[in-house]
Amino acid sequence: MVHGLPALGWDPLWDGARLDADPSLSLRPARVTLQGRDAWRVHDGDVELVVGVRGRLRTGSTLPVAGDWVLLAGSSADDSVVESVLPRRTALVRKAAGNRTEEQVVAANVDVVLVCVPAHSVNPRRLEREITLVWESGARPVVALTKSDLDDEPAETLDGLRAIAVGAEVIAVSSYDGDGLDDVRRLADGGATLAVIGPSGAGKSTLVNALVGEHILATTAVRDDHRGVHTTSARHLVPLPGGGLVLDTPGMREVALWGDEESLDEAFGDVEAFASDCRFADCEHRTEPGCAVLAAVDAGLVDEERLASWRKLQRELAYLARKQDVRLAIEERKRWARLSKAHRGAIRP
Ligand SMILES: Nc1nc2c(ncn2[C@@H]2O[C@H](COP(=O)(O)OP(=O)(O)OP(=O)(O)O)[C@@H](O)[C@H]2O)c(=O)[nH]1
Ligand SMILES: [Mg+2]
Ligand SMILES: [Zn+2]
Repeated sequence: MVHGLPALGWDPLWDGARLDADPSLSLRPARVTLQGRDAWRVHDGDVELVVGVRGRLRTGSTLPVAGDWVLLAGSSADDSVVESVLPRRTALVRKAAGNRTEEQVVAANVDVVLVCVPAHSVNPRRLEREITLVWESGARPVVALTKSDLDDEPAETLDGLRAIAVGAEVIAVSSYDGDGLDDVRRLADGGATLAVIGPSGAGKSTLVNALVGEHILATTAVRDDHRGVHTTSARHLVPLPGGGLVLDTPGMREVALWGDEESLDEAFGDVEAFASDCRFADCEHRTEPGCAVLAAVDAGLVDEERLASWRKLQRELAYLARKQDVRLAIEERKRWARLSKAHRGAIRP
């Protein structure tokens, strides 16, 4: 179905990036379609093949992820190996699950992220986190009310979502009756890459199957308590019949932020707009006199819960920044310990 690199999202700007990484043009470009633990599935515009990566790429965030453009060495499918990863234009990054203070790149070079909110369980606070994550990635967020066929008052729900996802387009989609599918296809116009995120059971894989027109991804019914069962376990990039590509992702259990406060300003642009009128530049919008945000809450212009959520996410990012500082300090200490040990070894035969 895919013919040539442009069908995979390659454009002239990538030619420049390729030339920088490989001036002699001895390596060939390919796009990562599926990321495994030790193997990667890539498409070179001609065929899809399974490849390994050079050992030096196996550290931290340089490991290729779905959506990455890589350069392959080797001429045949059997001896191809990823030699380098081209610099990412966008990267969807979250904090790794659990207590680790590490980033996890979920997907690369995505142009639009469709944030799915299932009609059977709309969770505004989760949506705020997801939108913040998308702004941070450099991609454009679009919110999809999925399973809209289950909603008796979709127009009302959409209004509610618009108030939370300020600045993002909001659409209603049903894979069952086909509602909104064209709106989603339009997002991939011009060969763009679309990623689909959202809670487990939101209907992400069903939507991707509907877009592709084939049942290529597994889906599972949600449990009675409306919680998904985490059917999808890998990130899979698939080309769409009408051009463009779509990346299905597993439902995230926790949406842990990774980023700085600037992405919050974008996600909470409505609250931020009032903050510029506060009397004090460092106003924390708690009890300060002349606080324009609190005045806006009083006037019913800003939802009190939304203000609370904004504060909470700010605290979370500040906490993350402190934890990162501690982690860096520990690593630096370890590095010095290693260096001085090596040094002692060198002078003491
Ligand atoms: N009513 C209705 N049900 C849907 C729709 N789309 C999907 N479903 C159902 O919702 C359930 C979950 O769908 P999936 O596509 O597996 O959900 P998912 O978001 O991929 O879930 P994970 O892979 O676990 O993250 C399945 O039973 C689907 O049949 C829809 O548009 N309307
Ligand atoms: Mg799925
Ligand atoms: Zn204030």
